[in-house]
Amino acid sequence: MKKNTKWVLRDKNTGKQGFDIDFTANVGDVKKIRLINSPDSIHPMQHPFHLHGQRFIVISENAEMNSNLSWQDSVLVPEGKTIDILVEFSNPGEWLMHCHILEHHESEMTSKISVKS
Ligand SMILES: [Cu+2]
Repeated sequence: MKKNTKWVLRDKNTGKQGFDIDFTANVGDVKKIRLINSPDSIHPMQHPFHLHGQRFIVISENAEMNSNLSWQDSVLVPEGKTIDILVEFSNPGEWLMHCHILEHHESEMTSKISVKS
């Protein structure tokens, strides 16, 4: 339930969550982002990840290469799975990335990327 469950987007390297994560990129960068849907969650479920303002290619799921490459701005991250995406940063600004389930988005499964021109 909302009152006893908190959904978070956490940077594994720093331990920071939500808007405390300091994601930055420059226009022209191409960066790989690894999305890990923790199998240790108390309520494992899939999460539709959405990134505003940029486009990306899903390159692998659980280290298995994706053979059907296409530009997209969302990807479903199944429970316990790891998805690697390759993001092309082409739009400067502050852009949200979040789970597209509103309840999770409103919790802390949200962050932003600052893209500098
Ligand atoms: Cu979610």
